[in-house]
Amino acid sequence: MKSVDARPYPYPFDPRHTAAVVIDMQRDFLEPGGFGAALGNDVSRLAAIVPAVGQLLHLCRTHQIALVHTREAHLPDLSDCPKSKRARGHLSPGIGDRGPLGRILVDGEPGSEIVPELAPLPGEYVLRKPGKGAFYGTELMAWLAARQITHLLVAGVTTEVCVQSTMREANDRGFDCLLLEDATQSYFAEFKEATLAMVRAQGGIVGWTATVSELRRALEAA
Ligand code: TIU
Repeated sequence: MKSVDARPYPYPFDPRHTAAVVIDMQRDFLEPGGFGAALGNDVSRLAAIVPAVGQLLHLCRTHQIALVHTREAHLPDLSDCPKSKRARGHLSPGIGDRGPLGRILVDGEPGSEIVPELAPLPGEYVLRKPGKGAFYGTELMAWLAARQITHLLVAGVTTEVCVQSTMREANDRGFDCLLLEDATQSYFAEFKEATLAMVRAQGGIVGWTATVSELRRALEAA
């Protein structure tokens, strides 16, 4: 067993029953011309966490922790995209429309790919998801159960949207989740801080938070 010096109190975990879930580190959210930009956001904030997420990937690969990379992307015929999601925000271009990174939030298009610095390695699980939470409409629960995973290390973008939705889905399914503070980011600084605070409030009502360095210290401790 390992223990991270986390907030609101130490986070004990067994690396053999732990997976890291890296949420939506895609060009559509991190680069100009994708979905994040179509929503009116300054996407440059998100690229700043690429090195920290890279350190998390390296730690997991070194310590044989299972890795899941998610991508928010719809089927090319948009049959898995609710009309409400496509209509929201009256975007032009919106989901499924052609933009500088290809069709926005559509599988197989350049914008839907994970940024090259964080490319999954062969054998790592890459999960396409139609919603904000990674459990909705996916095989994630079955995949984790088959590997007897009980603990999740969560990172990626954006903190209050896909990351928080996924943590709440996981929490209700019985997983103990640790959110990596410096390996997640939002387009809104105050939303990130509020999410970290609400996750760990009330005795860790949704889970724990810690930095990648704190996780490393736990993994490297004898
Ligand atoms: N808009 C926003 O902040 N996020 C998303 O739409 N998706 C994810 O968070 N991945």
